[in-house]
Amino acid sequence: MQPGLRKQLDEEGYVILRGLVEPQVVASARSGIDGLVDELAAGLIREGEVQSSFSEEPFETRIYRLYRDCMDRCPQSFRHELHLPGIFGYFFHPVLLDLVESVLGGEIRLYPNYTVRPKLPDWEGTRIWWHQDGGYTHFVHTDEAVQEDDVEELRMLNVWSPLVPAREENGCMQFVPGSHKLGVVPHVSRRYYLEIVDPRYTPLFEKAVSIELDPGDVVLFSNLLFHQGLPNRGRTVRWNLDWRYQDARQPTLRQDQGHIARSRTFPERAVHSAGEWARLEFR
Ligand SMILES: O=C(O)CCC(=O)C(=O)O
Repeated sequence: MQPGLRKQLDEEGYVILRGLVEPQVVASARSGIDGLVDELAAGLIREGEVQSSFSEEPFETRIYRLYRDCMDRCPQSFRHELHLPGIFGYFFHPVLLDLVESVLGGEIRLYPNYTVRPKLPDWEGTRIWWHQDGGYTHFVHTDEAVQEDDVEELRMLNVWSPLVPAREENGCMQFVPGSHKLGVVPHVSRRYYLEIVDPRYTPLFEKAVSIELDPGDVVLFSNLLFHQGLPNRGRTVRWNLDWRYQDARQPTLRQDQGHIARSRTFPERAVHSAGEWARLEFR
């Protein structure tokens, strides 16, 4: 990673890489996800929830049209379903992995937290409160033996990339620059997500910056950076992928072990093709 970008990552806790992902990779992911929406549509038709699969609707509106009258049934995220050939190009993008290697070293795990989110308009389940991803590892996924120090020692890089333009109006992310230096802070459980409400930290939210990105853009950020996903006040669905890389020599601190994205020591252990990725399962 260029020294200027590395300095920004270290000091601000994030770095935006514009146009890193090629249009054909974006298109393949969108088409793979459209296949998932086809399956959901078939299920809703079988159950009599909708009369049509709305296959003519654009990617940006179809899932909203399908679930408009039963929003709380719409998946908030896809995870286990992401072992699709069309997703491989994102998680195993060679230029992205080169950048990640320059930060984490040559043993890289795709952390067992990779997600596609359809952020539907006007629905409270789409609001992701201020949190740290490390907060989830500490407060949700760990047993009591895992300490804050363990989470803080995780060598991780988080990645977020939109499949449609992400703006404040349709629920882009916001970051508090530099907040990754505070360590793991307390979170409370809300109906859908965790939230940082401790008054020692909430004044920092005034320093928030909006991370507005286009398809193909990628933001890399620290596992400890304070961030939130704004609500979608637009009329179309804000689709994105988010995933994480970890130094594979460390434990995940979760039950799941993820997949090897790159290994300089044991190259044969890494996932090498879209076909291989599609045969594997979430773990
Ligand atoms: O997509 C969003 O709105 C927020 C996602 C998020 O919090 C994350 O990727 O860690």
